[in-house]
Amino acid sequence: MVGTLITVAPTGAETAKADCPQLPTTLEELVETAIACEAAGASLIHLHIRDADHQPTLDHGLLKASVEALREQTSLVIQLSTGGSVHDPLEQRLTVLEAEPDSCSLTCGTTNFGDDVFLNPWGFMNQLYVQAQEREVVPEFELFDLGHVAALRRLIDTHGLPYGGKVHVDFVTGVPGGMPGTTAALMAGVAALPEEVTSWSATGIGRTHLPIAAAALSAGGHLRVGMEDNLVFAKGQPVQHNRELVARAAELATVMQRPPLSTDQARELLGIKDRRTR
Ligand code: KMH
Ligand code: ZN
Repeated sequence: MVGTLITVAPTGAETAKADCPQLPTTLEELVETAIACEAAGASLIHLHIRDADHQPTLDHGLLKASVEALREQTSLVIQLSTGGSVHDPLEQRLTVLEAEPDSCSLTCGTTNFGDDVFLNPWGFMNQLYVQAQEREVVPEFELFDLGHVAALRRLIDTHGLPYGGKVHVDFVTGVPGGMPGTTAALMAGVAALPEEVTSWSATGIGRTHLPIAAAALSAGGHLRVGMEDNLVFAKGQPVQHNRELVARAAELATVMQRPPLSTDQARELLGIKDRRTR
């Protein structure tokens, strides 16, 4: 497939609404964001949700309502974060699958995460892998470090292929504590990928956002952009809306002769079960 999968990660769990009022945190804002980003070229949304106080939450009712609203109003592939925030207990992170997303993130190892630790023990990864297989949810393997690539090899050897038979990974680079957001680090990760991997994307945190997007495109990778990862569009110019980051990614991809994939093409690429309601 010659096009580009563009994932939007609009919110994340780290940025406070008070510090960034344009961060989409309410369901209404998320739906508006999702519609705008789909129109701009995104085909997958990586979703973290917030409660009424704009705090990160894994509340089942809110997750379910978000999945349903996005499914009714967009055709996007809906991926729920199972990473949550660094403060979420592992048991609760497993319950995310009960909201019946199309896809879920699955981070392939513990990583230092700024001043915190993002915990992903081997046992948790295995439980999440198997439960996603059972629920016919396609995992996206989040790789923050080279060791995570080796852990993915071990997961596939232990449990076979994920639901859908495809293996899609996303390199999350530039996290303080993980692999740097450099072309060299990204290419080292790509070179180490298991042969079962059918597609990969990359994102760079903060100022590594744009260089990593360019590196990924030039190497045949796909793109993840969004305010979860980057709040600055250009020097002195804060991101006002996730649509801006998606539109720029779509433009870059089109210039590179790899225009954005449709949501149908994204489902095919990733082996997603079609749960669309519209
Ligand atoms: N918020 C980070 C601690 C994921 O969504 O799976 C974890 C994260 C990864 O964002
Ligand atoms: Zn996330």
